[in-house]
Amino acid sequence: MSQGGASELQDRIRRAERVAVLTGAGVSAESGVPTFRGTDGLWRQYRAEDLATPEAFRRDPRLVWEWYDWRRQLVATCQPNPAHRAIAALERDAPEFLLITQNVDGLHRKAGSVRLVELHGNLWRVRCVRDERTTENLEAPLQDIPPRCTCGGLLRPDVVWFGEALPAEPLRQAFDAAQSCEVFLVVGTSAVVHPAASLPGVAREHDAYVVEVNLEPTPLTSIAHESHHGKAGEILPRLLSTSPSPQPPTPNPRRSPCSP
Ligand code: BJW
Repeated sequence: MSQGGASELQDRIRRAERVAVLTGAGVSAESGVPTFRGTDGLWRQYRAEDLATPEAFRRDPRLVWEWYDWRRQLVATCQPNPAHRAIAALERDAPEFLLITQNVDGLHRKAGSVRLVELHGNLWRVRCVRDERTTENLEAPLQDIPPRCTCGGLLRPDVVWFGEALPAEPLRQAFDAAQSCEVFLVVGTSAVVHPAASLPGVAREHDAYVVEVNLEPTPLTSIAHESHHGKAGEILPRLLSTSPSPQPPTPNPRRSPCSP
């Protein structure tokens, strides 16, 4: 059984026609963006039910907007880190590539990623609840909370809250990529929020080589061919560069000897 490692992954990426990457909040942690479920995660301080559901917004749009305005101001000061840049560089070398992000912070784009889908929306876009029109670049901090559309309807952040459907076309592209890629890289997600969390399993079922990078084991660790535990900003540049890896990955004991 091969233990994989940077050289095995690099070799597979070199030979691959199609590469896909799924990212979560952990990829932006080293940029200073809080995660949701980590030690200092947002859901440790705030209840998702109060802030990230359509019911919460209907009940108290001002409270929800105050929270999002605070996050927008925080993210506005953050810059991409080496993990974002390593993923952007990977895209430049791959014939077919899709970055599937659950993040709403826009840092992948800022790092130069182009072929990407934002499954949970974007913090910098707002949508009118009445006429559904979206607008970018609303100022932060907001002048009026909650902000209103020119039609008079309430504006909401154009992000996906619990119980809401993910945007159809990005979701279709994400599942297509998971089903057709040869290498599927998963970075900095706790892999508990569906349907995004199903994508690595779909990739694995379709014979992709699945590699996880995370501070700690996740529900995906048992299905990944390789799991690398540590900071994405330190691991990814090494893992995706052409220089040999000084550290072997944690081998997955449950990996089948016949797996690709
Ligand atoms: C590092 C690191 C470093 C830290 N380096 N690593 C199937 C089964 C069970 C439940 C469901 C299911 N299908 C649907 C559901 C319900 C629900 C769900 O999944 N619930 C579970 C939590 C139980 N899903 C939904 O409701 C979704 N909608 C849906 O399915 O709709 C169906 C429908 C169809 C048709 C009509 C109507 C409905 C929507 C989910 C929306 C999620 N929204 C949020 C908020 C977005 C906006 C905002 O930002 O405010 O998305 S919640 C939050 O979680 C955010 C994230 O994108 C998402 C995932 O979190 P992520 O990215 O994994 O972050 P963390 O914090 O959890 O993990 C960080 C990881 O990084 C950790 O593992 C760290 O160790 C690691 N890390 N530093 C490397 N330096």
